[in-house]
Amino acid sequence: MGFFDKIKRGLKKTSDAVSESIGDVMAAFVKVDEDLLEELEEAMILADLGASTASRAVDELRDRAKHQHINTKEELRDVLCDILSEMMQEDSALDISKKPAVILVIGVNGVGKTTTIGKLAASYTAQGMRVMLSAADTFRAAAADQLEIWAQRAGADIVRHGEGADPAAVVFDSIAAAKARNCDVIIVDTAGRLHNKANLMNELNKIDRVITRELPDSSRETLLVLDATTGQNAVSQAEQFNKVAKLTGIVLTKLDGTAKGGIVVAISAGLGVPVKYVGVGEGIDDLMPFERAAFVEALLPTEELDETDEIEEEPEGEEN
Ligand SMILES: Nc1nc2c(ncn2[C@@H]2O[C@H](COP(=O)(O)OP(=O)(O)O)[C@@H](O)[C@H]2O)c(=O)[nH]1
Ligand SMILES: [Mg+2]
Repeated sequence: MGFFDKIKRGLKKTSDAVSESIGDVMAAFVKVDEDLLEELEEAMILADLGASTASRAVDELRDRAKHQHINTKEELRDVLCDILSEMMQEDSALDISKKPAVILVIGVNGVGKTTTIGKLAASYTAQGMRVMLSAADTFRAAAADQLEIWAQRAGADIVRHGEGADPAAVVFDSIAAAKARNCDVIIVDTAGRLHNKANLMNELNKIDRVITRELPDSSRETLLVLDATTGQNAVSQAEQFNKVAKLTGIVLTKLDGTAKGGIVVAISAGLGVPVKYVGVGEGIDDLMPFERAAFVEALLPTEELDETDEIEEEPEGEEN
């Protein structure tokens, strides 16, 4: 299944919600005027696109309507797709070119870090890469146990220490093991205790220093994992983490279970950090590289606009 079909299925709840807000405005479209812009802005906020994204989007629409004919619902939909997609950061894959590459995964408890790491590891091993998982969430023993299960599923190696161990020491050992075993990628799981900001910053800095010292030439990514079901709360987590770490990408999880998928736009457009992956389920294959144009296509409704969908096709075999 391609990105579009899978994202469309994963986004079912979100696109239903968007249909009821933005879709209703689009279905009643006659012309681009201030009433429409106002209704559209409200609908976008209802669809969790965020207030500032919504206001920027309608400003852009007002502007484009001056130079461009937007006379039909389809034209309005196309132009909205373009605007929202262009507001998001450009699509870019993770850079793992300089081996062993290090992917540091951060985020608060329960957002889906460990699950995402398992899925990501599986996608790399499926491509023939050797992957090392680093259990630097040493806060609870269960965290390393969970990562170990994912390592087995994904066919990846793992380095873990006991509960309460120094996360930076785990990272140090993971790097040594990865070098010895010629691994392509090291993925580091961390504990996300954002309520203690100084502590978290300290811990991330320590890990950062170890990686920089041991692997000065390796590719580095720092991924923030956010739970899409938490809506605007995910946006504020993103803002806070962006202050304590140099984020290179975002992973939005649990899009399958929420009507709040519109926050993907708010985060990518507002934070200036690209969304790299989205999680659309708990299975090993349920992590999709993010494509902004396809995402927006799947988000904005077509049914009300395209009445020919209702006409049933002739059954096959009746033609001669
Ligand atoms: N439906 C759904 N559940 C997910 C997704 N990603 C993670 N989860 C679930 O979220 C819960 C917390 O995930 P976990 O990886 O342990 O979070 P962590 O504390 O950040 O490491 C688990 O029950 C996962 O199965 C997703 O994309 N969709
Ligand atoms: Mg975890």
